[in-house]
Amino acid sequence: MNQRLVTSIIAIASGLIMASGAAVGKEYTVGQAGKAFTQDKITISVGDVVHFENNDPFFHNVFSLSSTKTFDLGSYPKGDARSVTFDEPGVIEVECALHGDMFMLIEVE
Ligand SMILES: [Cu+2]
Repeated sequence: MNQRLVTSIIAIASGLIMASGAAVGKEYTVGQAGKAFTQDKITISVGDVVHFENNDPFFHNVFSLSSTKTFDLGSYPKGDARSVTFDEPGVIEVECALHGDMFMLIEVE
């Protein structure tokens, strides 16, 4: 099979998986508690989703400037969670704009 045909088949297959609503990635939750992320590092796979859940009685902000995945979830209060889908492999540094000591790594395989 030539490369273009293989690429087309993969594109059609992933389209079908998306259309069927099947889960394509695992889901993880990382909390923010005591002005820290509840995990220093997690290792996930491409397509997985991480929910960042604020467990502190004050606001946190979750963002990353990493080239693999740049995002800014904004600031949100206790009980709220916001999610990011990681679609490229690499190591992503995650920080909180409100608390400079908060830091964690997400390794996407
Ligand atoms: Cu914070």
